[in-house]
Amino acid sequence: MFSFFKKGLKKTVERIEESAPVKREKVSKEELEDLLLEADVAYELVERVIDSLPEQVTRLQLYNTLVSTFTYDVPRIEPADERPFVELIVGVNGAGKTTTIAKLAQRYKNEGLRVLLGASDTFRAAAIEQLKSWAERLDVPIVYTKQGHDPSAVAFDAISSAKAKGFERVIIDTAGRLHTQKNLSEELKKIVRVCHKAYEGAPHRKILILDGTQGTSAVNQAKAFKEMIDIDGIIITKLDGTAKGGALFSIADELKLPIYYVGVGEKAEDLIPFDASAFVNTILDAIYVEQTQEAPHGVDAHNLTDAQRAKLEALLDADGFDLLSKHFVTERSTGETYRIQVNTLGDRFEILAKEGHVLKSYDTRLLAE
Ligand SMILES: Nc1nc2c(ncn2[C@@H]2O[C@H](COP(=O)(O)OP(=O)(O)O)[C@@H](O)[C@H]2O)c(=O)[nH]1
Ligand SMILES: [Mg+2]
Repeated sequence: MFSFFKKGLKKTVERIEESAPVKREKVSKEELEDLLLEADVAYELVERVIDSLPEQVTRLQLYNTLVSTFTYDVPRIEPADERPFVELIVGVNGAGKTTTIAKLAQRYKNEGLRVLLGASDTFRAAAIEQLKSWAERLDVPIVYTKQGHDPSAVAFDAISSAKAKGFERVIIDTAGRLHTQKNLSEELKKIVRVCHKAYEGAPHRKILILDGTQGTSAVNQAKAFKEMIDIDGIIITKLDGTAKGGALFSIADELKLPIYYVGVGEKAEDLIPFDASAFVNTILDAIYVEQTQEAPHGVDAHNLTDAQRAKLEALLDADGFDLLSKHFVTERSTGETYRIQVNTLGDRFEILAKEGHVLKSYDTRLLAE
């Protein structure tokens, strides 16, 4: 897993290493600011991160702050037992939609699932041909039509066909640009409606493809698509081709959408599940010496083991709180819900009052096994 991220983040890591050739145990705030900006983390986010840290920052302190950028309470849709589970792929031209569809198809095929593709980018003939040639190479069936024909009809036929054959997955390509933004918006909405007509609940996952080489400017694009249709998550492509890997922090921070995968090359196998911890550690490896200790007392507050979580629940229970999810607790006597979070140093869990002050806190050492 780790080495996959190394490959994808090679250029970003090189950029950081050029700016700070010597790895250390502590790095000053000023220097960190430069390094994060260098990696294309957006300015506001860099300021926020820096503000929360001491003058000299250790690896663990930075890890905790950065990893929390990817922690937000949104539903993450995982492929379910739907037959078929339908995914709609959207994004601007050239973002990597068609290539990513091929990569997803390859993944599902490897898992022994039957996949069918729908070529609903009917705007350009080349787009249909491109998906057809991937379908041939991967040996998966495809539903397509002539250029200019109704993309919704293709989606309908693809889903109907997969349903009739008992296929597990349908992936639908779409056009990234039409004559106007309004046309695109209406077309995407229509495809969504028609998918639902073909199979209630479809499309089950609407994925936005963002071009990683565009850095933080991809955020505005994403917002435009979010306004057109409800996006369920994103895949960021071409991470291998950019030194702007830090943009992922800003993308996550601004959009608060699950990042399902990242693309790290042009081949069908160059798609890896996004793992926030591995991603952050790969970037930290460029700045800091190897982590000597996993976390204080072996407790990684962001990734508790089952036993550690049980201990936390027992502590909360004793104080009259129930753990609702990773980020929320309910106070039993009042029924109030509060946020629970890991502090910057990663050594305490804090229950926050609505006004933001700390109601209760627990030392992570108490969870050590
Ligand atoms: N290096 C690299 N190139 C990619 C990646 N994903 C897509 N591409 C390339 O980006 C270009 C546009 O991709 P395409 O799938 O046609 O984009 P679409 O217009 O959104 O369908 C193609 O040349 C792809 O090979 C990736 O993860 N890494
Ligand atoms: Mg395409």
